[in-house]
Amino acid sequence: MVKAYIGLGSNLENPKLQIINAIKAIKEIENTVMSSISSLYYSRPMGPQDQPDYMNAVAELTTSLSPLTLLDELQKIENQAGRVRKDNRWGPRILDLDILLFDNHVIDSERLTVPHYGLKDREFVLLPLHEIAPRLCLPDGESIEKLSQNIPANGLKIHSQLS
Ligand code: A4P
Ligand code: MG
Repeated sequence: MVKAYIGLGSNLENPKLQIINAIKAIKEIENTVMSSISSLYYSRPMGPQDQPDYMNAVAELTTSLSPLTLLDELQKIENQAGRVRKDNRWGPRILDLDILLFDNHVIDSERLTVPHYGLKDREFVLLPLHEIAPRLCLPDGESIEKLSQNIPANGLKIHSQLS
């Protein structure tokens, strides 16, 4: 069993409900336990500004699935939520489930880049991650503690507890 960290994001169709439903669905994934969930955060949109604010959270999973099988399961949940993939980079979405970290693995394949490419630059990822795993280090040795201390909060605020 290894630990994997998942970023959850939504800014369409009742984002809070989307995140709550996604958590329920993730808890149903086989050979996987949700060992921790951050608070739910409000965040300002990164990318185009003519889109609604986001809700974000980070979950810790303990899993024996392979990274690609976990990605398949997460994409099924995105699709079930009604996600339509559009070509607009960083555009609005019903549900986005990203694998942030998978144990200490470094993966650079056609379908998967881990650690997630935006991890170090996104307050809505680093601060919820720090909430549930303050002593975590990235495969390159950088600490979440330090990264989260150095990133501007950009209006990020806790909306509610999820656990
Ligand atoms: N893929 C590669 N690596 C990964 C990974 N680590 N986890 C591949 C998940 N998927 C990964 O994904 C496209 C392909 O990436 C997948 O088929 C998978 O094989 P996608 O979910 O369709 O694309 P995306 O997430 O829309 O990519 P994009 O547009 O780069 O989105 P980002 O970078 O995730 O940003 N503002 C706030 N405040 N909060 C947010 O959550 N999210 C975005 C989306 C923009 N602005 C935001 C937020
Ligand atoms: Mg994604």
